Amino acid sequence: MNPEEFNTKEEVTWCPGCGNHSIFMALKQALVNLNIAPDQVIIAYGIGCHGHEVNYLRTNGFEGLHGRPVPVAEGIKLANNELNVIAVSGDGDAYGEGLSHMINAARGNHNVTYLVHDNRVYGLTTGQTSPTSAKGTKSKSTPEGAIDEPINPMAMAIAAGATFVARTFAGNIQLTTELIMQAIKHNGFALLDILQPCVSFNKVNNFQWYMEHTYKLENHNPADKVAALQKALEMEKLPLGVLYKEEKPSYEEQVSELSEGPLTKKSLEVDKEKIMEEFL
Ligand SMILES: Cc1ncc(C[n+]2csc(CCOP(=O)(O)OP(=O)(O)O)c2C)c(N)n1
Ligand code: SF4
Repeated sequence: MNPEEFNTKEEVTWCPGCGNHSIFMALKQALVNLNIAPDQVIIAYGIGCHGHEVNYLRTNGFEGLHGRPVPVAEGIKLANNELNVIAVSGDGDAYGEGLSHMINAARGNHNVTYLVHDNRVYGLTTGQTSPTSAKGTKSKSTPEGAIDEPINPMAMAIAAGATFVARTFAGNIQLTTELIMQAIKHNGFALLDILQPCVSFNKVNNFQWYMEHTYKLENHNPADKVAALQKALEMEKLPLGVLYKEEKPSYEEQVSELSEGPLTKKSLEVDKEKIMEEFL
């Protein structure tokens, strides 16, 4: 397959210059590189500009409630653990409305790839501050500047027990493709925070800003949790790459019912008499 074969016929309506375009390209390329056909992957989307991807990407897809792509993805993976299951979210969706889902998915090590389009604003609703907005950010919802400190998704995911924690910048399509591939291949909960310019509503964290405030991780041991946390706490320049990685059985591998194959392949026939015996 080639990436174009993953396009639907829908017109892409993201603003010209939006980071969503490059994340979309990287995701398609990653699926092609991994030889994953459209029917072998399902993506649960949150609500926001990122979620419009459900209309543009020709895979199985489910757009649910704001902040809820992770529990949808967990349910799908439990029902059919042969599928590659991805959840796509925005920073508002993931770290605002949906934060507790990420923490619980991480501690359970659910085998879900979590791609967060992090543009530091609520994009679709025209630029209110989000949990990753810098303190002092002025927006329609914070005209005098945000009082809250921004959340640290990398440190939070590591502390919650996520077994793959990485960050990339949408402007670097090659790195983003590579990290999406690694996240999909990882057996367990994989968070990839994708720094993404929102050209319409975030005039500070633009392409240039990210070029100046990020660097690619080198000589870092992702198996070292303390070193990973130290990297996650770096704020002046944000490290890009795999901060933390650990091999551990996934949630689904520990569910005994799934050892014989996916639930979707099980017969729906039930032995009613055997079930009734339990009540006698
Ligand atoms: C529970 C709930 N709260 C608020 C909304 C309104 N709403 C829809 S999209 C959105 C912003 C999404 O922002 P983000 O998740 O950062 O995604 P982006 O649009 O930036 O990709 C909001 C607040 C909603 N649909 N449901
Ligand atoms: S509003 Fe921002 S995030 Fe949404 S499509 Fe436009 S540039 Fe992208």
